[in-house]
Amino acid sequence: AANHHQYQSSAAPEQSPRRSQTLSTRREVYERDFPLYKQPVEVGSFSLDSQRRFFNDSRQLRYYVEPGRNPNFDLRDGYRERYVRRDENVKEKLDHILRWILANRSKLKSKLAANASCPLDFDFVTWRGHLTKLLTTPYETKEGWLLAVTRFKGTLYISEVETEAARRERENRPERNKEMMYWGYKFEQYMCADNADGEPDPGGVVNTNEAFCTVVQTRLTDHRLLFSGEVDCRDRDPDAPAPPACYVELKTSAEICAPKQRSNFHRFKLLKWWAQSFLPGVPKVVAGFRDHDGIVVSVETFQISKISQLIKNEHNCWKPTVCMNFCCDFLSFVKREATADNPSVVYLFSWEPHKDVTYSVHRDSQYSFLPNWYIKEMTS
Ligand code: 0WD
Ligand code: CA
Repeated sequence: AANHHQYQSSAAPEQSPRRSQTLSTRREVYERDFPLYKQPVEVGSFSLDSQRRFFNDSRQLRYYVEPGRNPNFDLRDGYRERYVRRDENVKEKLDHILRWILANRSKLKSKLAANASCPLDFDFVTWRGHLTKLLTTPYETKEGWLLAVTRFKGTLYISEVETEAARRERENRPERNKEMMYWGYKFEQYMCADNADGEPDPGGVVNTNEAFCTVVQTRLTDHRLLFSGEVDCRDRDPDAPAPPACYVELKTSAEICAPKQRSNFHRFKLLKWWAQSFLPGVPKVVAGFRDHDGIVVSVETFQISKISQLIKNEHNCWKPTVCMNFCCDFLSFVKREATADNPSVVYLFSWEPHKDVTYSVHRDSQYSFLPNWYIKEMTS
C-alpha cells in the first residue's frame, strides 16, 4: 500500500521554508532562461535481435537510404503475412540498460570510481523515452504517467510503470490502430539498408523485437544523466560526423491538407519529435507523410535545431525552455525526495493532466525493478 513520507530525512527546523512535496506542471512556472544542457556524447550502444536477445554491439544499426522522387511506398504491405510483433506484456523495465552498464563498467570508471559508495558517476539512469515524457508534460492534456524511482549507491534509476488507463487502451486497441502502428515500422523498412552500400528490402519481414540503441551521457544543469534511446538509422556516408550527429530518426504522419492540420502538426507532433531527438542529440527527423490508405505521398526532412523557429508563428505554441526547465526541476524534486538508498525501495512519482506531480513510497512491492543480478554485481 502507498506509504507517504515514510522515508523522509529528519524533520526540517520549524523556521526553515517548508518545501512542497508536490511539483507544479503549470507552464508559466517554467518560463525562464534555457537551462544548461551539455552536448550529448555517445558512450556506447547495444542491439536487440529478432528474439529480443541483448548484444553489446551495433549489429542492428541500419543505414539511411535517400528515397527517390516519387516514393509511393505502400505501408500496408506485409501487415498480415510479414510482421512479427514484440510481446508488449513483457515488461523489460531498465534491464537492457543495466546489462549494458555491467558490460561496460570499466569504460564508465572515472576519478570518483575509487569511492565504493558511488560506483557510477551519474545522478540518473533511464530510458530516453521516459525523459521525453517529462519534457512534454507541461503541454500534455490527455495521458498521465507513473515513474518508479530507486536510489541505489547514490544513482537514481527511473523506470516507467504502465498506468491503468494505458493498459486498458493497449488491451482495447482498435484493429485500425494496430495496423497503423505497423506503418511506422514498415516505413523504416522502405528507408533503411542493413549495410552502408546496401539497398532496402521491402519484401522482408518486419520484426519489432529488433532494435539498435545508443547510450549517451550528458548534463542538465547539475544533473549528470546516462540514458539510452532506440535509433532508427545513420547517415550511410562513412565521412558523416560521429554518433549521435550522424543518426536519423524516421517518422510517419498523416498528410497535411488543411491549415488546421498544419497547426495541429506544429503544436503537438513537432513537440514530441523535437523532445525525443533533442535529448540524445539526433540532428534530424525524416518524415513520411501518408494518406488514409497508408500510401506515402511525400518525404520531408526536419532539422531539430530549426524546429523552434518553425513553430514561432504558431499562436500559443510550446516552448523548448518550458520543457527543459520542467524536466530539470522534476529531477531536482526527485533528488530531494528520493533519499533512501535502498534497491528495494521505490518512490512512485505520479502525474495526471491538470494536476501537480505527487509521489508515494513502496518497499519490497510490485514496483521494485532493479534485478538481483544487477544489485549483486554492483555490490561486489
Ligand atoms: O518498459 C517500458 N515502459 C518501455 C520500454 C517504454 C518505452 C520503451 N521501452 C524500451 C524498449 O526496450 C525499446 O527497445 O525502450 C526501447 C526504446 O527506448 P526509447 O528510445 O527510450 O523509447 P521511445 O523514445 O519512446 O521510442 C523510440 C522507438 C519508437 O519509435 P517512434 O518513432 O515510434 O518514437 O522505440 C520503439 C518505437 O519504434 N518503442 C518501443 N519498442 C519497444 N518497446 C517501445 C516499447 N515499449 N516504445 C517505443
Ligand atoms: Ca522512429
